[in-house]
Amino acid sequence: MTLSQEIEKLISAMAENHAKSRYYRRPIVGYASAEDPLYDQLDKIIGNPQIHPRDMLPGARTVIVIFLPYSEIVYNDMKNGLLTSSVYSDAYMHTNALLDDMAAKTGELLASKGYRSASEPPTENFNHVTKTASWGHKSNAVIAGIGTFGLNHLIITRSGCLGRMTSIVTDAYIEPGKRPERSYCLFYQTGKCRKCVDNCPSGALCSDGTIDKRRCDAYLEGKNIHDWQQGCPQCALGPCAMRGF
Ligand code: B12
Repeated sequence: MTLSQEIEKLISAMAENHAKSRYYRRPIVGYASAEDPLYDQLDKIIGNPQIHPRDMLPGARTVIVIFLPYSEIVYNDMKNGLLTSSVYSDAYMHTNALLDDMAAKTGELLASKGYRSASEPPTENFNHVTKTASWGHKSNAVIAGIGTFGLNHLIITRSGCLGRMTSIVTDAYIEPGKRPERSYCLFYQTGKCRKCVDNCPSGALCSDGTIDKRRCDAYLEGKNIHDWQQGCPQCALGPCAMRGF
């Protein structure tokens, strides 16, 4: 078995054997080269200094990206029309913990073969003034080719955008993924779909492709007063929720 197959087997088994496995579909795992020239352009693209993989881990060769797509159970619960779904909130809490575990176990697998690794948590690692992280999992997902940015500013994968992700830097070499030739977002393909913009309860998302991050965060902050009210998935509930185009 190759190293990538071993990693994928480990990640799939962790999702399948998790106590809340009903929340998940099959994980997507992708690989970016730490030498990809896009990493040198991220400061400019994002407008905020970004950590280069080799600053995270000297000698870095690969960035492993894991996207955990949510199941119909999570999707249907939100489709009931509740702005805050207890299932989504529960999934949010468990998924952050599971992604941390996945990064740790992947690190252990790599260490057993003599490789080093480093990772950042799935969230809460951002500057609260700029609302931007210096290690963006979404950028890694794009560079690894597992998804593209949608009008909703989320990563849309072939299994949709409804889910969460993490990324791990290692000095092991794994063949990088190929980036898709076109966007998985219906709006960027046809100019017609604006479901995410229409769904946004705070007015933060605009059809010109911009997002008012402070407005979005203020809405989240005002709402997340209990653990069972985490997140707002409304921009992830369009036709791209469960599949990419
Ligand atoms: C800060 C943050 C927020 C802020 C700001 C959101 C934002 N859009 O940046 C607030 C609090 C508002 C927020 C809200 C939400 N968040 Co949030 N958040 C983060 C965090 C911590 C950092 C994101 C960041 O730095 N963004 C800055 C840049 C990267 O994003 P951007 O400005 O949208 O990027 C644009 C450009 O810079 C450019 N770009 C950026 N990188 C690259 C790379 C290349 C190669 C190219 C060409 C272009 C490009 O294209 C983008 C589109 O124009 C990440 C976790 C992490 N550390 O990565 C989670 C994360 C992005 N959030 C996530 C989610 C799910 C949400 C919410 C749905 C809330 C929820 N959990 O229910 C909403 C959705 C808001 C939205 N539509 O964007 C997920 C996204 C999953 C996905 N499918 O993409 C992440 C990855 C968490 C996770 N571990 O899964 N979030």
